[in-house]
Amino acid sequence: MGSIKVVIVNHYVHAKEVLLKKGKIFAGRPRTVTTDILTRDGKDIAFGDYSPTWRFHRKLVHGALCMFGEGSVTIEKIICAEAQSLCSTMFDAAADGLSLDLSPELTRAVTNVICSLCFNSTYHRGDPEFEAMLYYSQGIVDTVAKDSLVDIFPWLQFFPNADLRRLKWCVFIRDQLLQKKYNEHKAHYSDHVQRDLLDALLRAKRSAENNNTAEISAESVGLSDDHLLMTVGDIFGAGVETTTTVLKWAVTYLMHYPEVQRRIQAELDSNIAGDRTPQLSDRGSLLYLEATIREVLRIRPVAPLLIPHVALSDTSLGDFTVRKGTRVIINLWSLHHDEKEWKNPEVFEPARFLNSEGTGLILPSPSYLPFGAGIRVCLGEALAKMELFLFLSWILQRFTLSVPPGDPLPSLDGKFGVVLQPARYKVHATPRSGWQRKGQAC
Ligand code: HEM
Ligand code: PLO
Repeated sequence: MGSIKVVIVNHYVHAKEVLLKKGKIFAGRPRTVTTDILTRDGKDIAFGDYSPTWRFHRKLVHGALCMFGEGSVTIEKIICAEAQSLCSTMFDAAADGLSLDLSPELTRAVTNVICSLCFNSTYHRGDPEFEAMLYYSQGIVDTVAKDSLVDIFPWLQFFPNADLRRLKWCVFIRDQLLQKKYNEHKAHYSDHVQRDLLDALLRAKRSAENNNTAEISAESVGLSDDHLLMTVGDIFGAGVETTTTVLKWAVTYLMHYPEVQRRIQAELDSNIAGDRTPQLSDRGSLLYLEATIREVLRIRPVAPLLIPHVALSDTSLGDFTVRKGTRVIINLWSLHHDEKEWKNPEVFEPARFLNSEGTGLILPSPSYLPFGAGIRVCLGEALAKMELFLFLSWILQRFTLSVPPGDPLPSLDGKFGVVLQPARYKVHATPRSGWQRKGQAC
């Protein structure tokens, strides 16, 4: 591509060689015009090149996320509170006989979860800061890191370019928002309480500053203000756009396949008695729902080309020699739609992830890597899986989703940006029998 050597990997054996067997050799990331604008020249985790600073930040965030991790009551409570509020909005729309564009509602629910983890705050409906976030985030998703021409021919950045102008403007708005959160946190920081991820990052910075020696300064281990802001910007951005996108795809497919919806609802009704709400400990018994989530992640992977990897030294891949600096793009779309690995890959069939008796979850093919793998594997996998399970189980326990009368079924094509997003459409959410009254009560 232009003057850059690029290898595209289309088979899982080679993908696993890149990500797992030679994970450390292929752990680099390319510097590109658009990601440099987004991340102040790679001072983040996702687009930052492999370096001691990158390792340090990944470990720091991993530790902070584990604090809220699986089994912890807090994260489950946060997600359930958002699920409750989302369902209330859906009940209100149903009571007024309205169809709803679920996109902003799902985004706000998911944003509030990650906002609680990153900044210990949440947004109300119509909050102007939330509206600004919706606007800038879409602008970034549309213009960053999608192998646009300017990332292949960097000299194009010196010519007028509407996409680059839009990206810079959106990044400017995002940075103002991040800076505001950062200043508020600095002002109220205490060594004794850790409220959220930003506090965890500030604590690491303080402790590096206190141990400041000639060789180890906060700057040299990558704890500059820029690094902290870009790291929290990554988690916030990834936390919102990915999970929301999967939820939207799940709703899209459930509208196309009402029989799948009915089977999930039957499973919910038989495993969750009365008006008890679903919780994380139900994951072991709601296998068909888990299988549906796996199938959504297969058929419409959020990041169909992952994020490009780079060879950090001369190496090989399969029978080929690969030179240092070569970009490697893992074509996850190919892996997930490989006809030799998946029967009728274009058909949405959650049951392919269940054993023949329907009593256990299986992975029918090794050609499945929705979160990547190895040293660059997704940092938010556990959190995302909790959110997907809780939001979908709460919604489907209470509502049946369908196309508003007279509307066509939503498109399954998707719009390719840094994530693969479904088109917008309206949903008719009909309260299930017995849930109308309870929903209004909450
Ligand atoms: C990276 C998928 C949710 C944070 C990635 C990658 C994929 C992915 C495919 C790239 C791996 C690679 O380049 O090899 C997903 C999916 C999600 C999801 C399908 C939702 C269902 C999240 C959430 C967070 C997050 C909720 C944050 C809390 C990150 C970060 C990276 C990443 C920071 C960069 C890792 C690195 O480069 O070292 N994710 N992700 N993701 N994800 Fe996720
Ligand atoms: C989404 C728009 C935000 O405004 C900024 C942002 C930060 C991190 C990115 C995310 C965007 C898109 C999805 C990415 C994530 C890092 C990891 C994740 C690329 C651009 C995936 C799926 O790989």
